[in-house]
Amino acid sequence: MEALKQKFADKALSLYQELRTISKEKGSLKVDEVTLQQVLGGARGIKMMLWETSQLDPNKGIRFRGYSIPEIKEQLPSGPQGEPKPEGLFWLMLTGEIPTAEEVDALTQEWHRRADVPQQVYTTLDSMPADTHPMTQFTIGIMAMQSDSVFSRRYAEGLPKSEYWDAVYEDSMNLIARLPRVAAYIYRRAFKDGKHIDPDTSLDYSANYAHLLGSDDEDFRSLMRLYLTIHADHEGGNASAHTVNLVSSTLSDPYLSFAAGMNALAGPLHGLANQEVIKWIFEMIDALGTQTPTEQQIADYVQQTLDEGKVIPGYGHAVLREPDPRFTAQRRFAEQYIKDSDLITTVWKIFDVVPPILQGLGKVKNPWPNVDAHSGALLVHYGFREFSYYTVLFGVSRALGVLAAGIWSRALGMPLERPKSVTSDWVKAQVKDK
Ligand code: NMX
Ligand code: MLT
Repeated sequence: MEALKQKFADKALSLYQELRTISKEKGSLKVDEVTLQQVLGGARGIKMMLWETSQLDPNKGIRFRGYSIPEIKEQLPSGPQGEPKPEGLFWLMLTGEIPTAEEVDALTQEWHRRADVPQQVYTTLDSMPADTHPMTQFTIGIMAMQSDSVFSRRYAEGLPKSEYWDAVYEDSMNLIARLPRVAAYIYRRAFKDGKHIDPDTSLDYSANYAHLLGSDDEDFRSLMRLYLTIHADHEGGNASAHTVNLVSSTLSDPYLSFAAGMNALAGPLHGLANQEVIKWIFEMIDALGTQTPTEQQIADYVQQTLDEGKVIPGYGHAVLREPDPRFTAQRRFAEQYIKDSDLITTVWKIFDVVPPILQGLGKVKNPWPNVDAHSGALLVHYGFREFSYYTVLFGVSRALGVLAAGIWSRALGMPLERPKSVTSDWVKAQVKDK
């Protein structure tokens, strides 16, 4: 058995026993109360699922197995310029332990070994118009691999529940390994006349993905390492992760459940916001007729967007109440690697201008930037100007978190997810005479 799989198995089995005992002996303990506002307001804050891989603090931001982004940057094995390798984060999310550089290298090789994409995926993608939105191509590409699912095959053969996690692990590793090839194929067919590039298995996961997209620039490789690490997981309640969790709880295999999650990521209030942000910034630059807008010009444009009844993309969050540490990590990256970019300076000016305006509306709970407020400007800097592709990059990264969490869910024997819904009559009955 692979070292990672063995390590996971050892940890998961004992946690499974522990949680079963807790549920049996203390299962009736009350841990939450639900208000009508939560029922009518998108279930914010209701504790209703187990998610081992990360935890989101409204003020401090994401913690991967307890580690903040600066700690991850410092402690995970990194590329030559010091940015963390997402392979290490995947290891951490599955085991709770920081891997050694050798363990990360072995995982890189394992993913290269599993990375061959069945021909039917390329044939299926080629049958679609090249201008189909890249996120649509992405989910179709994932679905085209589903017939390869180890879990589905073994389930049909009578797989016992105690071995579900093993088959889900195999599917998840295969899927993660193949995603850069599928995602890069979509990019090259959509934007580079279908001129595809062969993988370079001497590179790590992120650098190889950058290479497949068409860049061997060392700084861009570093950006990809950081990007694929910080977008990987944001606890379990976000729309894409929750979708994966819900769908996989029916014992749909990782291909089916991950594709479902990517359809959630494709919405403009979620992952598609990275496309919306950069589109909005360039529309502003066009409308103002300058690459270097002043704060006053930006403020006026923000007001105009709000007056048109639209949201300011890249700002606000359902959970966070401070600037997103993933925004800050990208800002630090830009400070270190990029000198004199008007576009990046504009992103930072927007950061100075937008929060007080949103605060002034009196209804926005979080006026600060989220992860999507910065990523597009970095990609444009390195020559990736195809905005509609940006959410695919987010999706490749998100696979690491949601699939690691999915392995945990099956190992811990999590049941079918099925919360309660209510009708408006029920709601009115609750408030009658209160
Ligand atoms: N611009 C304008 N209005 C906003 C914004 C914003 N950026 N954020 C929140 N509001 C409004 C929101 O539309 C709502 O208005 P109304 O009551 O008229 O419907 C009000 O403020 C209260 O919303 P909140 O409770 O603060 O936010 P909620 O938790 O409902 O939604 C988001 C969170 C992220 C959906 C929301 O902030 C938003 O639409 N942001 C812009 C889109 C975005 O950047 N999404 C990416 C999130 C991160 N990701 O990658 O997934
Ligand atoms: C995410 O990374 O999933 C987003 O920030 C949305 C969220 O956490 O709700």
